[in-house]
Order: sequence, then C-alpha cells, then structure tokens
Amino acid sequence: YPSPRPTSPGGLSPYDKDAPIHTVDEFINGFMDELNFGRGVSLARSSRNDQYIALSKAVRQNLQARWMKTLARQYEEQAKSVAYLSAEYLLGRQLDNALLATGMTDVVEEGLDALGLSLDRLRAQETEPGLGNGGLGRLAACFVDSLATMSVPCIGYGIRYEYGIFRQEFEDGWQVEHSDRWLALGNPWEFPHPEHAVTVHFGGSTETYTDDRGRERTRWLPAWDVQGVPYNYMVPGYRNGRVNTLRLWSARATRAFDLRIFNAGDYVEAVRAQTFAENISKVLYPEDSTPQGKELRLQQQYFFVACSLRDQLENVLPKYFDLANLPDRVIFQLNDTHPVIAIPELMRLLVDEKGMEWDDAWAITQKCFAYTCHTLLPEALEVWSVELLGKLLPRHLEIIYKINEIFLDEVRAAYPGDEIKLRRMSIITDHPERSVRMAYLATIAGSKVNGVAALHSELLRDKVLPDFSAYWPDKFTNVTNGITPRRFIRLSNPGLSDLITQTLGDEGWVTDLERLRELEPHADDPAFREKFRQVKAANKQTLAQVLSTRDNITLPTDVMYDVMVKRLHEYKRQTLKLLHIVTLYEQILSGKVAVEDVMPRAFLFGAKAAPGYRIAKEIIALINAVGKTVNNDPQVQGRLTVAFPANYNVTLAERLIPAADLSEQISLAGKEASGTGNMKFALNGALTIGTDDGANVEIRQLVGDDNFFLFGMLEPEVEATIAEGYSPVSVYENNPQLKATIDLIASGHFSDGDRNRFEPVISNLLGEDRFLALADYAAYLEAQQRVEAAYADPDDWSRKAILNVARSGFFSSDRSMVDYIDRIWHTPAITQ
Ligand code: CBF
Repeated sequence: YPSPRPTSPGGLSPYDKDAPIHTVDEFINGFMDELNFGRGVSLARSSRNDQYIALSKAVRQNLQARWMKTLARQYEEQAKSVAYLSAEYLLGRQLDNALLATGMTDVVEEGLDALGLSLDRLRAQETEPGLGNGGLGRLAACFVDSLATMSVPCIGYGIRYEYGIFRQEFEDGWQVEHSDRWLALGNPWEFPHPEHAVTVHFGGSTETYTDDRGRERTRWLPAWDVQGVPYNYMVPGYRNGRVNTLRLWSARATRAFDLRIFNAGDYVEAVRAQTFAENISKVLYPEDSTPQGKELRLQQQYFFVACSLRDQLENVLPKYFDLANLPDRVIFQLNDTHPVIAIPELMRLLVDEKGMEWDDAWAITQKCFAYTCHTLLPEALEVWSVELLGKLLPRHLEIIYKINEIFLDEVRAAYPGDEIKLRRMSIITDHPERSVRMAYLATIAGSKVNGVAALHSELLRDKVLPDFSAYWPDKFTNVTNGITPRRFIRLSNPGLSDLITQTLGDEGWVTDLERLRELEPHADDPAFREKFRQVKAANKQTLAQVLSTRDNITLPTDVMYDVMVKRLHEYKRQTLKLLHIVTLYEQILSGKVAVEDVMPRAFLFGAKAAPGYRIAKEIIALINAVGKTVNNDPQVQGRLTVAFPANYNVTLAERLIPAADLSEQISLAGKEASGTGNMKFALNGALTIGTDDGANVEIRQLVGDDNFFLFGMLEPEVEATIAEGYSPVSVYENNPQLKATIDLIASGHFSDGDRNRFEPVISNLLGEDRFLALADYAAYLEAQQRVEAAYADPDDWSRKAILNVARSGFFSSDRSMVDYIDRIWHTPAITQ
C-alpha cells in the first residue's frame, strides 16, 4: 500500500481543483449562500446554530465533488471492497475533521474573522454523534478514517440511532442519564436517501414448496416489516482526494404496515404501530462489553445487516452480477458478534431468493465474512435464545440449525466418538436455556477470526475458542488495534503536532506514523525536552480552562495529571485507582506522611456506567464523594485534587489526553481485550502505569520497560490465585495500610458520617472482589512510588515521555488496516 502522504502539506491538495472553495472570498461567498439561501437568514439575524450549519455545509462542498469522484472511480474499477458491519460508530465531532482533511482551516478562520465570527465558537456548537459506547465504536470510526486515507474502498454500515449514548450528569455525585438529542438542531453531515429505502422483514413462519425445477425449497412468510432509510456520511481521507461512505440505517414504518391498520379505522393504532417500527433505530443500547439479550437489540442487529446486505447485492454491485464471484468483490467484516446474523441472512438471500444450492451458497458465504472478537469476558459473548430467534427470524434459525448439523457431522468425522467435544463445539447450547452462540457461528462461517491485541488473540485461541483453533489453526490471527493519528494527535494536540513537524521537517508523519521514530535522538536534547514540556504545560492550561467553563472545576496546572478515562467497569478497576487516592489521603490524615512530602497530583476521571449496572454507579458516587472531601480539605489543598467531569466523550478525550502525564491502564490481567485509550495516551506523551493486559503488553515492549510502570499479577497468576480460593478479606486483614484505607471509607468519612452509604462497594470488595483489586493493591502502590520518583526528575520524565511518542507509531490504525488487508481482506488500494 502506498503510504498516503499529503500531496501538499498544510495547503490545499491538487484534488481541490474539483472543490468550489479555495480562497477566503470563495469561502465567504459559499458560507453566505448557505446562510442566506440554505438557512434563510441574514448574517445579522442568524443564530450560532445557523452559522454552524452554514459553515459545515460550506466546508462539506469541498468534500462532495471528491466523494462523487471516489464513487465513480470505485464503480469503474469494480475493485474488491470492505463492508465494515458495526452496530457502533463513535465518530466524534465532524467539522474539525473535515477542515483538517480538506486543509481549509486557515481559509475558513480568516473568512469567519472577516465576518466578525469565531471558528472556535462555531466548533463548540456541534453535538458529537455518540453512536457508540466506547472502544469498539471508536475503533470502527478510526478504521474507516484510515481506510479512506489509504484509498482502500470501504463502506461502513451501521445504525443511525436517534439517541446515541446518554448524556451523563451528576446529582449529588450520583450518575443521572439524560437522552442524547444529538439531532435536535439539525445535522449538516448526513445525506438521507429515502428513495433508496430497503424493506426488512420479521416474524412469521416458513413453508416448503417445490420450485419450477422440481426442487424442494423453503421460503419465509414473514409477519411484519419495516423500512431502512439510508443516511450517507462522508468519510474523508486525509488530503488524498478520497472520500469513502458511511451508510447508517434509520427505521421507518412501511406504508403497507400503516395502511392495513389505518384502513381498519384505527388511527391511534396505526400511529402506535409506526412508532413501534421506528423504535428499532431509536436508541443505542448503553452497555459496553456486556450483551443485552433483548428482543429490540436483536431487531436492531438484523435490521441493519439485512439493509446492508441488500444494499451490497442490489445497489453496490452492478446489475446481472454473477454472485459466484461475490468473494472477489466484497468482504464483510463483523465487528464483534453484533452483526453475525448477517451470516444466515446471506445464506437465505443466496439459497431462498437467488435459488442457489446450499453448498455453493455456503462456499461463497464462508469466503465473504471475517469475524473480529473484542472481548475475553465469557459473559460478554453474545447468545440468543432459540425461542426468541425462532419467533423473530424463523428462517434464520432453520439455517443456523442446518449450518450446525453439517458442521457437527464434520466434527464427528474428525473426532469419532467424542461426544463431549461435539457438545462443546455446537453452535447450539442447552444451558442455561437453548440458545445460539453467535461467536461460534461467526467462527464456523468466517474465513478468519481475529483478536485485537497479541495477548488477546492468544487467549482467544487458547481459552475462549480452543476447540475451534485446534480444528482450524490457520483461521485464527491477530490484528492489534490502532488509533487514527489524524484525530488523536494532529487535531487534538496541535502544539505537539507542530513541534513534531518542525523537528521532522514535514508533515508526512501524519500518514506514516512510524516516522515518529525520528524523534528518538531528540529525547536526549535538553532544548527539545524543554519545548516538549512547554507543550504539555500549555495543554494543561487549555484543559484547565475547558473544565473551568464546562464543569466549573478548578484544576491546578503545575501538578502531575494522573488520568483514568474509560467506561466504568469492575474489570477496569477504577476502585483500585480510588484506593490509591484514599491511601495518600489517609496517610496525611493519620500523620504517617507529612503533607509537604506528598507529590502534588490532580487525579482526573472520566467514565460512564451502564444505567442498569448498579455497582458501577455506586463506584462513581464514591469517586465523587472522595473528590468532594479531598478537594474541600484545606490540609491537602494544592497537593491532592480529584476531578471527575461528567459526560466523558470523544470531544473531552481530545482535551484530556494531550494534557496527561500519567495514563492509568490497570485492568485485571486477562480481561481487557486491547484498550485503545492506552495507545492515545502514549502517543501524546503520557507514561503508562499498567498491568500486563491487552495492548499494554505491546506498548511496554515498544516503549521499553524503563518508560512504562508495570505492576500486578500476570494472567496465569490471576488464574492460579482464583483456583487457590482467593480471599479478599484476608488480603485486607494482612495489609494494615489497605485496612486503614478501606476503614476510612467505611467510617463514613466521605459520606457525612453515614457508614452505610458506600457499604455496597465495600462489601463487594471484601466479599467477592471478582477482579482482584485488593490482590494487586500492594503492587500498585509500589508502582506509584516508582512513578513519583521518576516524576521528581522532570528532565528525565520528559525524556521518557518523548520516547513514548517516538515509539508509538505502531499504534496507528493505518498499520492495523495494513494488517487486516494482508491477513484477512486482500483488498487492493484504488488508484488515486
Ligand atoms: O477492540 C476495541 C475495544 O473493544 C472493547 O471496548 C469492547 O467493547 N469489547 C474492549 O473492551 C476493548 O478492550 C477494545 O479495545
């Protein structure tokens, strides 16, 4: 793959000959046209939202010509493309990314300035599309960015949720969820195409019949249907003239559905039915790494994959395309098990609708899918009850049964007499109820199965799917996750980006991140280290300013920023971080440590808990309570600060990560599949304190042991500790500092004397501690002491931080894409 270098760094690329806006005057004209004729307002009477929309539409004009060209070229070349099937895309704000991709920022800034408007103010008007929960959805957004930047043909398919991830607020420290009305003020980045709506069926029954060639066939007689309306989004490559498509589906009642009821005279029921159909794309399930097992969720999954497959077969492929060649034209990448129902759907389309023989259809299907697993938590592997599947998708259930039957015959032949193995490998399980194991279905049908970090892929092979990996060793592979350098350094950290560009001499590193290696020698240059420190200090100032206006939080700017941002989940162990903070505080209160000897730190948290995840919400409340007490205690003022801004999202991440000194990646070993926040921090010059888990392993290998604070049990030790009969209470009894720390929480010190307030968290830790926070506590404190010792030497700390940046090039999602292409997809780049 040709390295996608910008054709004219910093300016408009030659592709912009297609674009209508090059100069400040052209921008002003374009913007005023959009404002006057698009919004119907004068500049004087326009609201900030009018201006934001007019600005976005003016900017998007420069992408649209390229978009059409990309599509035309792709159609002409008929090249194999990636259809990325993902129930989530956590996109982040669009305007900045479009400005970056087109190189229009300076022109726009100048133009707005001439009109007396501020780009910063208009940027802030955008509500980010939060169509994802966390890592998985953000990864999908990074991947489509990289594919566009590398000129690889790709369509991202997903759901246009009317309400994305909830907006989090704190009331008395307790998480309260509000609906995310991200579309309320209009969305200038989407292109609806109701004329291309697709009908999706549900329910009913099946019947057999004899076709005109005398063959016995089956057909589905569905009971109800909805329409999927495609909304197209542009996915611009970085200054390469390429714009790929993200197609998100929105559910709409079908006319037939409405009329039937309406004609029966029941207007109210007709409207209710319409709402019922439209509910399918109404809201994103706010769970992360845990399946929901709800009927609506299965409806969502089938809805979007059925629309997407039909779109590929009927709109993307040319008319009269020979479906035998489908694997040469498209690879459907299954982003976790959420879209796995696409497998029986493709079989149904090929066999029932196109009249193919089963074996031919299966041979095609097996080549057209590949599956990425994103978890190691057994409870997070999706299963669907046979009862529900049979009710909602009866034909698909039959197809799954048949796939299973044929597969089990193969297994029987390979392992004669091994009934236990047969039961272990069956797609259908009987416990706790008769269900379909979607990960097994994906593994059996997929051409490849990959984990998302080296350790994860190893554990996936050996622990999660061992029978399958023994049976098909070559099917299993690893692709370590990555992050897009465009959003997560070039956009979010302009100070560091400028320093890198000045030092390396050009901006090529933005699309060739391994070039950051050229920074290594500069880590030993005191002048460079000083500049690096200045960038970090400026980023802290910016963050403090943002948190002051956004959250009314006061943050000192001359202290270490110790940051833990991610979903709230027990396995990620926010409680371990909290125990560290309370320990430092307890040591001061009890006089064990003089306050002057405590290294000044600000602890920053960002985390949303799934609304129904009770203990996670209790942990949030406890963090807030500790923060309130510590921040208001004059004894520790200026030494310990705890900040927990509500509603952590991509926009806030873009401010927090560049300001961080220390990145907390402290999950229990063997639980975090990869993590991607860990990569973003390292790339932005934070040092990691972390366990040997997920992609931390590769980060440590690359940045070097001296530049990473490793602690905690390794995965095999975790297993052994549990097997021996882990007793958290004896860890507590035998560690006086831990005991004092937990006792301080239990004493009501952080809850106005109410000893019961945080009892659920305490008893969860002492009674079960499923993720062994107490077992790793001593090692974590010791590692934090190493952190303090290192931070005490700012010059050496900067050297380590610079080495983190220099050695993080591997974590570009461009590299992940090269790995997917080489190991799984085998798609060509399109000619520019
Ligand atoms: O692979 C992307 C991310 O996916 C998750 O967020 C997920 O939802 N399963 C994992 O928890 C992360 O470890 C992983 O980085």
